[in-house]
Amino acid sequence: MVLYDYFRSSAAYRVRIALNLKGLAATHRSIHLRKGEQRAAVYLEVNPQGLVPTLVVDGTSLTQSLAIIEYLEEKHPSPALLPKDAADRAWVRAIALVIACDIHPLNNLRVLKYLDRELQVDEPKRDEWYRHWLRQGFEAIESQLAARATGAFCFGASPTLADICLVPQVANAARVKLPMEPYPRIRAVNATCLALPAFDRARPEVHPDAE
Ligand SMILES: N[C@@H](CCC(=O)N[C@@H](CS)C(=O)NCC(=O)O)C(=O)O
Repeated sequence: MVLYDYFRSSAAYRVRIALNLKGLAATHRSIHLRKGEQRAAVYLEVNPQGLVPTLVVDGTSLTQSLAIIEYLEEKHPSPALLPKDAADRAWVRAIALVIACDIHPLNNLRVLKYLDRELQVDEPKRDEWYRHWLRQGFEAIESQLAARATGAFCFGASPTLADICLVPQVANAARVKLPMEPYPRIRAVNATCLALPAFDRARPEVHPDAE
């Protein structure tokens, strides 16, 4: 397998965690987002959206981090990243989707660049935009965890897709200095996860391309 990623991409960070949890190895190929390598013709052949991550398996390109993780889950079911019960699975996926569909797309590099270049929104206002959507999402997740979480992770006693999405989003929140005091449950889950080697080894700071 070949993983096209970028150290600071939180979507790629999700896939790095999932690969580590499953004990799977992938050759790493760097796509430098700040240098615009995601829009190079050669990469668009691999991923027509011009986004990372892409996981190439036996010559087939898999795109979209959640689709990639669900593929890994189906092909390598152990350890499971989704609970057995259908309602529990829906709950775990819902947490993941708050992040992947409702927070992350609003704060993606191309959106921030559009705010900057097309709409002339300055950096402090862009950071406030970023924090605004993070706050909305984290408030919801904090309430969801309060209502339902029973263990040290988002769900139960082992990491799931929800934790895989949450930890990279908390890393993004730190980059824009979002105060985390209002989210004690998110902070606790984040600390629990980062104590595991699979999460720790996927961090942007220890990525071979970290700057
Ligand atoms: N929904 C996609 C999002 C992928 C995505 O937006 N990746 C970002 C990095 S986290 C990216 O490649 N951004 C490049 C850009 O905005 O130009 C996924 O989950 O894989």
